[in-house]
Amino acid sequence: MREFLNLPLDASENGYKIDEMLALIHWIMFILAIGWSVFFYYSIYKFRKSNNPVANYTGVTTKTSTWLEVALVFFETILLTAFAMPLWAERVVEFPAKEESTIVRIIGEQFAWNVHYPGVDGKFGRTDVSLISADNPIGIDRENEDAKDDVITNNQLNIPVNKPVIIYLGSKDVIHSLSFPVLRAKHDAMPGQLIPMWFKPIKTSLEVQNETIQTYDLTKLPATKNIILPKIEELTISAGGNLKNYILMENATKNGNDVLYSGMLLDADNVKALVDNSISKVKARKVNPALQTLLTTEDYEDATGNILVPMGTPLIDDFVSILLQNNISQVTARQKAKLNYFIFWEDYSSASISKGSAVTDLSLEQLKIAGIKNISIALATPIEMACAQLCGLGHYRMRGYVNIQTQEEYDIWMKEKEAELVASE
Ligand SMILES: [Cu+2]
Repeated sequence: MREFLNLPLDASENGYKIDEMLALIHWIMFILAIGWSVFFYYSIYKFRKSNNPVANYTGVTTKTSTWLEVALVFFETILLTAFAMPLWAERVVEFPAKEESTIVRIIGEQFAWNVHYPGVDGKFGRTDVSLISADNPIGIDRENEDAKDDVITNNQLNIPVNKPVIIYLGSKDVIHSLSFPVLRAKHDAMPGQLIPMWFKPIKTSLEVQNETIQTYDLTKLPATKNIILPKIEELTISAGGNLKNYILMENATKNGNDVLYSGMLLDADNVKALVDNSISKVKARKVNPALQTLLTTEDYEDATGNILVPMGTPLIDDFVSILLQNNISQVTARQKAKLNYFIFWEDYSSASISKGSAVTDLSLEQLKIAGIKNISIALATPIEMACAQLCGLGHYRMRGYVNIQTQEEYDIWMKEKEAELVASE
């Protein structure tokens, strides 16, 4: 069942309990669905019209259904009180001791997470709404004694491994929901409240990253195809004409003045502008939105050998126009590889790629040219925090990185941050 659910990796001490609960719920729901379906079809068959020509006005007379319902209520009470409530209580009532935990505040806003560390004194400094500005997202009062050593980061949470983390969660604007999928922890953030949540990471980010290492077979990249670009056409402009799928390939001028520029779409307004200026002929080409999902797999040069469009460039309108203006009517291209969340996990010196660099379509093409077949890749940021609430149009941007470090690494990081604070004073 857990494989079937395709759950994310798990780096927390309590994670497996959540997973077991999820699996259990799915099994129970599966059995219920089968049971109810059987009952449904049995009822349809038993109470079919041909067998029951006249409606029965008395209804059920036995007590069986009443007892069944009582039994069900009993069963559900046990489920709630014996399983669900203790698990819930363990998460939200029994908190680890503060002295043994890493304590941070996380304040959500549209669209970022601000992380506030109390610093070496362990005390959160005063914050004030009136002090909030672009440089001071949580409005910390640096004049306050407790605030002097407070470290604040944006979309970045560093925590030591094997130590509980208590987060006091708040929000500046709307309701958010802080979710750590790989740590199996999630809580809503309410404006005006600081709500505690906790978890205990038992693996470092590097250990989790090691679990994401995989071999990618470059022959499985989307196939390279020959793409014929749209032809430049000479269009005759007439009033009311529908040319909305065309894009201009050169400026439309009247008496030496530009009326429209190359690259503009010939929508109704622009066609009207041409008609009003009695321009009857323009050079244009068809827009093909499908091209935008493709990228070049070769370099394209102008007549003097300068690279116009390098390998790995998406075929967006501007680049298509540049190619056509340089008499290139055909290119080789392929779909994007969709490996942007990965980094290389090995050096490939023959393609000048070093371990840790981002996997891009350009680098994949370079590897292919270098004759490499299989590459080793891993997730760039295996542990993330994200907003699980549709809190606005930029909601998808509201994600940050969680770096679980060894205690030594964490102490070094914290010292660096403290040093930055002293330096900025
Ligand atoms: Cu949000």
